[in-house]
Amino acid sequence: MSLPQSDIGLVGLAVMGQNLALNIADHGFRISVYNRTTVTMEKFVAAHPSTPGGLDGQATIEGFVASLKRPRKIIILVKAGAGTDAVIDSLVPHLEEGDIIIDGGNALWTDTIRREKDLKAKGLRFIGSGVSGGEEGARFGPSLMPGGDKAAFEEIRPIWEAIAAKVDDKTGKPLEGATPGHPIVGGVPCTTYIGPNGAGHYVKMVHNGIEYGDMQMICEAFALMKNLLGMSAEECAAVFKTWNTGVLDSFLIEITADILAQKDPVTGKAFVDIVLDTAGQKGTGKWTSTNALDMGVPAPTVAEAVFARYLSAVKEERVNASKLLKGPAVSFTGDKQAMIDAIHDALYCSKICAYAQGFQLMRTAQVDYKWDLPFGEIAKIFRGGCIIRARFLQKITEAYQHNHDLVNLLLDPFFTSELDRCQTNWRKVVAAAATNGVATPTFFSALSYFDAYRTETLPANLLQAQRDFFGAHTYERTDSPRGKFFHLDWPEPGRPQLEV
Ligand code: 2AM
Repeated sequence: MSLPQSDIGLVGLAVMGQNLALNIADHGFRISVYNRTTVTMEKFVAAHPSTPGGLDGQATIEGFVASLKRPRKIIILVKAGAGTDAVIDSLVPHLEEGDIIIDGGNALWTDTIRREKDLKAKGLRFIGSGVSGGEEGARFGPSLMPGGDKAAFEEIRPIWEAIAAKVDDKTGKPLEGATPGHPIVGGVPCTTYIGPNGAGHYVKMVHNGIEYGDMQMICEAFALMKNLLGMSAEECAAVFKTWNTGVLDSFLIEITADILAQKDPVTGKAFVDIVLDTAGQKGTGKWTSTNALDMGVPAPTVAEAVFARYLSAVKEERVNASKLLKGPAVSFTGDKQAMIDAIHDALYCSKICAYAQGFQLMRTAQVDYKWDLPFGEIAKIFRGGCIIRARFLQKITEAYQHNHDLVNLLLDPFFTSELDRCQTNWRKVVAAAATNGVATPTFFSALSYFDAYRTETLPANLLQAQRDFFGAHTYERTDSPRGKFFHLDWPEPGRPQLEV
């Protein structure tokens, strides 16, 4: 008797792959699994003998492909890059026209565009789906950002909607409490069709860039509480816990409160104080920043967050510099609670700017790549499952519901008024950080972005004149229509023409 065929297959049984497979099986879908190293697959299947949908472990690619219902749907969850291409190459000879490959890794969106095109030429359909939420998200509900062939997505939509995180549509709050074998029932799934070819992976990349910003900003708030206000990790934890009940309510603020309250099991000290201050990264923040530079989109705050990680990584250099480079003595004499409230507002305003920059990137990319990105829906699917899930995203959804063509999030009436309400505190914090020498690069960057963006006349007039002076790069005039270029016949250096 032959076994029933599986609804879907998955290649790559590292933690993310295992958890996503279990999530799919928990929703009653039968799933075939394959891994390059067979013993990993065997152990995994043996450890989960009775899932609602059933796991079918396959030791060969041939057997794996043969075990799937047609059109076959195969998720690849391997290390992004060469690994993904290797798995695709091994699958293709066994597939048939109309079969669907879904890459759930953190692929570079241009790779996804290339793969979609190559596979289309072979009659195969390709979906590049962002999967956010880490191991926990993959297991009990990630935020899923699928891009690629629309008809192919319609075929995987029931599975994608079933396994995605769920939120309460009225409050926007994630529905929690799933356990193995007992997934969340009901709620609005955190997935939507993002757009053709690489759109899903592009949005996932920008999500990660925003995540870099969010994390760095929280760290800067912590640095100010610690170094300016002299607060202990435990005291900071209590502040973050309170913040998590207001406009900053989010997964990252919540885990920050937990992390700061955590004691080191070895020494009993605050755990954060025994963690070495050098940050790692996997590259998606860098991709976001590089892409911003390539497209000419101002996203300085996201880039600053990446640079902050680089600066943290040169630990030995910093230790040496800390002995040689003097800064001001830290002195804080004002109202401590008022400064804590101001730090809250600085974090909030900076966060608004980072999100504004992220959405600007998507807005520009969609023109370059001929996508029509659903911004409101994108903010919606970020509300649950993913690392940047936050109450605040509901407001971004509303902003794009009011105006799909919103030029910049800062110009939405809600965000305009929030920035107006909180900017005095933001400035107070940045000024205090500067005066006391506490490095808060994303707070500074976001404030400069905000101030530059709201400035009618920037000193770029002088810059353009400089360019015209030394390179005859021409300039536009304030008293002439845009697009008309002039060049001044500059006098010799040192001899400006004082009279005309
Ligand atoms: P492995 O267990 O055989 O190493 C994360 O690295 C996952 O991707 C693992 O399941 C790993 O398989 C798989 N993987 C990495 N590179 C691969 C490749 N070139 N071909 C197939 N699977 C790969």
